[in-house]
Amino acid sequence: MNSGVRVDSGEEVEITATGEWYPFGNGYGVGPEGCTNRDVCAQEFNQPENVCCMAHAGLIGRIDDEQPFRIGEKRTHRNDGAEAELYLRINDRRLIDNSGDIRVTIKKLSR
Ligand SMILES: [Ca+2]
Repeated sequence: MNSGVRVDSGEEVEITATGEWYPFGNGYGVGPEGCTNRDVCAQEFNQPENVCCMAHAGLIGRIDDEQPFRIGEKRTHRNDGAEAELYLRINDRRLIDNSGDIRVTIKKLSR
């Protein structure tokens, strides 16, 4: 989803997230770091259900059409591209069985 926050070129944003969501439709909840329990989820990031770069159902971000990046519970990200919108999503391609919510705070760091 569009965070509604525009990030200037060269600007750094600190993104923090808390909460729990349910990516499997079975009541099993995970936080913004995603499903890090090896008994439940393979820790292979390049699996078909994942968009990218971290455990399944973790919080990821993307600026404009650039490469998505890991956020998890906390991440500072510098926009090396042009000024653009920050997008957030769950690292999960099957969204129809998802529920729950997390709270994300986006803080612009002074340059
Ligand atoms: Ca799902």
